[in-house]
Amino acid sequence: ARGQIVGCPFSGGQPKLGVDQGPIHLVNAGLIDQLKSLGWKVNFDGHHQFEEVNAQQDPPIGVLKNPRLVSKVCKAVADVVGSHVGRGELPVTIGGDHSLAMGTISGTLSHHPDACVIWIDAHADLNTVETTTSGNIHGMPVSFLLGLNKTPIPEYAWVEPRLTPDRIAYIGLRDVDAGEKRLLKENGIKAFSMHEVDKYGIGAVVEKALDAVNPKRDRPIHLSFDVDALDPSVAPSTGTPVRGGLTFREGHYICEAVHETGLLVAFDIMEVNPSLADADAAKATVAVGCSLVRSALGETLL
Ligand code: DIR
Ligand code: MN
Ligand code: MN
Ligand code: MN
Repeated sequence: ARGQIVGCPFSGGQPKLGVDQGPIHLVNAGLIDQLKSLGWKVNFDGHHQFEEVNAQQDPPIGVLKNPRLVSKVCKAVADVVGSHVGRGELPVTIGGDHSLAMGTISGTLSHHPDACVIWIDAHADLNTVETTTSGNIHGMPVSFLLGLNKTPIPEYAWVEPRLTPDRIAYIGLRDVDAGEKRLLKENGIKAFSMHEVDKYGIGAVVEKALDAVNPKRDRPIHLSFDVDALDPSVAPSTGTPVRGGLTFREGHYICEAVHETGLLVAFDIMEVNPSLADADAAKATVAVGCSLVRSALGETLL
């Protein structure tokens, strides 16, 4: 099988510097050789060089920060991911902040309009133009993919709202804004917070999530993994850590179980920020990022 590393050194969807270094650290930690050892033919043509958008030419639109930059970058990522998915190559997009998933999932849906999304995160990233209080677009990509924004923004007109609420499920949530809670309910989106992980166990939760978005197990799966879904003791180097997260094994189990479906067509690992926390913590976070990717691509314990 063939895979493509899509390195996205991008931080414009949130305010903390350093998350753009995440992909560089993941590649330098040996990710590509690790995936080759699993039997994948892996291609990597270097990290993406994104077009510069001058900050002066990118004032907020409403409260949205860096709106033109985020849009341009995500459009470029959508085209790249879409072209790989179209060739039957598995794109592994390494971020960078999670606004990038607006691009990666748009790319997947351009070739598999029936694909479903499993979103692993402490946060729902579902804020709309109307509900966001931070204006950070990494807290918003899902609302664009679902077409939930009531105020059209011309800069984002390229995002086709091809995702439907019955084709996305969340696992790991524990820091969801009031407006996002309302949107989850109104749209009947399946969300397994840490409460459900505690109650049912990770095995049952993954099964329930797949049953919800992929009842016949015939839809291609896009797995988007925000490393802050993991407990901060496991993945400390990330911009918005929230205590009470997934254990090391719970995170890996999700990736293993999705791999076992044989339906994975695209994978994202996002929000690794090696500049936050000390060097040992950064190293551990990068290592766990690499091992999550390996699990999603078929590494087994036996
Ligand atoms: C918050 C935080 N819900 C926001 N979101 C984060 O800014 O919209 N997403 N941290 O990863
Ligand atoms: Mn194509
Ligand atoms: Mn998050
Ligand atoms: Mn996220």
